[in-house]
Amino acid sequence: MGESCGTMEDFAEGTSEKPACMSGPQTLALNTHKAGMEGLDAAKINEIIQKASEGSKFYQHKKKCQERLDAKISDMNRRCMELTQDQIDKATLQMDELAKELKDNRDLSRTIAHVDMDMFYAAVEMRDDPSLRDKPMAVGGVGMLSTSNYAARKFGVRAAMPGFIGKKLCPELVIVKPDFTKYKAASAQVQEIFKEYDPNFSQMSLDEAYLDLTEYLKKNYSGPDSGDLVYDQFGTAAEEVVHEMRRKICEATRLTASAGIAPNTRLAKICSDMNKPNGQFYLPPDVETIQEFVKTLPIRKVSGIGNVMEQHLNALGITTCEDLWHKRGILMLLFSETNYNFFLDLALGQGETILSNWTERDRKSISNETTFKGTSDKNVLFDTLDDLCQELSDDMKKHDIVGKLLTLKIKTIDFQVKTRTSPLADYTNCVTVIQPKAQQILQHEMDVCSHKQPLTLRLMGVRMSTLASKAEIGNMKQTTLFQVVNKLKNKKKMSSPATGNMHEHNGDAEFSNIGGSVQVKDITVSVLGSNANAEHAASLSEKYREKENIPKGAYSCPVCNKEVQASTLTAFNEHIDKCLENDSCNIINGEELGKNHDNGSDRKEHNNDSGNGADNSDIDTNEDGIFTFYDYDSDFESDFDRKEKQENANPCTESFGSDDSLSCPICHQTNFPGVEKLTLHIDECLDKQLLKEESKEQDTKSSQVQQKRKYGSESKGKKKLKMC
Ligand code: DCP
Ligand code: MG
Repeated sequence: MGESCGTMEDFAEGTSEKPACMSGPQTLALNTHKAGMEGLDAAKINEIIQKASEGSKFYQHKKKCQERLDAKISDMNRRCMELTQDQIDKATLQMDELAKELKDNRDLSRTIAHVDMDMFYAAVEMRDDPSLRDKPMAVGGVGMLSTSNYAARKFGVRAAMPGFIGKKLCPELVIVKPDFTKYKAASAQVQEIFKEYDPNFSQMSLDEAYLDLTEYLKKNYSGPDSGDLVYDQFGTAAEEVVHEMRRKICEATRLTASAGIAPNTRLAKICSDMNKPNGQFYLPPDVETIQEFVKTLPIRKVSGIGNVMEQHLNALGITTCEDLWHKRGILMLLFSETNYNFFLDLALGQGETILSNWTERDRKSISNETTFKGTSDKNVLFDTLDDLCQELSDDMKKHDIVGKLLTLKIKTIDFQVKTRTSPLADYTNCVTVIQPKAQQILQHEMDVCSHKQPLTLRLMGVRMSTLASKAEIGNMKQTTLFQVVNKLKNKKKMSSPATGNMHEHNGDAEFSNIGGSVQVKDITVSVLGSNANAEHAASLSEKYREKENIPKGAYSCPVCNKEVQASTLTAFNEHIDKCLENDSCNIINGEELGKNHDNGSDRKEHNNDSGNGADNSDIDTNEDGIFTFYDYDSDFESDFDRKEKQENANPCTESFGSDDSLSCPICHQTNFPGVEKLTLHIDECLDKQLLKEESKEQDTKSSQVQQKRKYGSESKGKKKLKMC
């Protein structure tokens, strides 16, 4: 790569290079970066798409999205024009330092394979119905297509396209309804084969997985004496192994798979698309070859760069990964740290090399979603929701993870996407907990809507975030507010038998009929009171976080997927608000930055493309303060990334909420530096309270004795409490 660092001239050149787009919103434009869509007449197809959708709500929505996106891009351009050459040069030097560090630490020792089934759903349907084999066909419905076969792709028909547009592009298109049971069965067969090569393979969705073949190769292909493979042999061996694996897949399922082999996951994923369908591509672990490979790589081929990010980068004259390198200084100045680090990674062909680094451990959320014909039928909506919850629960169990922040995503018939988030009382993957909570959220949404018109949806999704592995949860044992309350309750039982009752309900704890002690009541109201306001609900959640020893701020933001330092849900909501308003953050997420391993490829989890300005988001906390509600625009492509099994860490540059707001529910002292300190304080406070009560009992006795007793009980009390 050249050492050009990007100049104002480059930029000017870039802006004038803005790609020609359809006359309508470019967010509607066909993404031809999909296997089987090479060489299409994109302009013609885009014209058909525009005509087919013009006047529709979908079109209006996309138009608005594009307008907002254009405004953001103009703003970025303006900021760019204000940069001085000196600033750009300095930033370029800083990027060079970062690049040096990355290069020095480059790990080329692993052999990673990314295996992706070809036109998966469509291939299963074609396998089972030979009459479909020679026809352009797609799986999905009139509302949305999940995938299409290669014959249909030649017409521009692809996944995440409304079926009615697919029909306009290809009137003979046969649309088949999806049958997930069949897809799951095929996926299970494929996974059995993966196990032979890497028992710790990372399944990203039904149709794709990463495997680290390094150990398998060492074990099966090393010379008897050397123990190490000669480089050339190693490469050949890797190709042979993957070839064999694909053959086995085909024999077992009668379906074809494609694969990429490279020294890291990002490159392996890109490579798996190179020779689709039924092909593979090997990128050797050699720096020069890698640099050569990324040089001409269109940015859009990279998982993590979608329509919105592409438009931003195109506006800066960036179309290939090499351009990212040339403009690295400008990128550093215009984009967030997470973004420019991502760009640098791409420019250098870097990526994750250890699957376990980003599998369960870094997973931020797990979700699924489904698109259907717009309906307001409550039974249909609730049934669909139940299925989604069941599937989510199954998935979580499969990965042995539990979570405690549930998000419902809905898309209305006029393409407004809204999400509503609610914390669960405890970590769970249990459908009997997830379902009622999701139903409650949906019901709430229906109620809110009912005074206008019935809630009519075309998409629903459920997501669990704030995840932990089941094993981790099992190991967590620490004194918590919850335990403190329990402790007090036990103490009160000891000192005053008729104090109160505690009910366990759905894993949550509720106190009722608590009498006798003002302090106990206070705690009840502060922590769990039935008329709990937002802060109370927040402290409820806080309590459980503490209970599970989850670091404070363990909320996962459903927009940016970052761990949020929020002491209360109100603070958490504020974060989401900011997140939605924050351009770069939204772009990152909308474009699944770093989701090289999120299996979402070109699908987005959230498309906060141009529509997440404050004007468009709607944050609302209900009376329990436990729901976060906002809407944002969706892209033409799938937004929630129903395939998502893996998410990236998008470290938040901001920290939200502070423990300053933590207050003791007993003495109401505030400004604790952290929940741990608060817990300790509450412990002491409870001790003192108990002592006071014990002292009061003694008040009825003689004052002389009382003084003694008070002193005595204080020390005695403390000892007693230590023993509790
Ligand atoms: N899928 C979906 N919605 C999308 C994209 C995909 O439901 N927006 C489903 C249908 C696909 C499957 O996931 O068959 C796998 O997705 P891929 O992106 O791997 O697409 P295909 O396997 O269909 O095609 P390819 O041959 O390009 O891999
Ligand atoms: Mg596939």
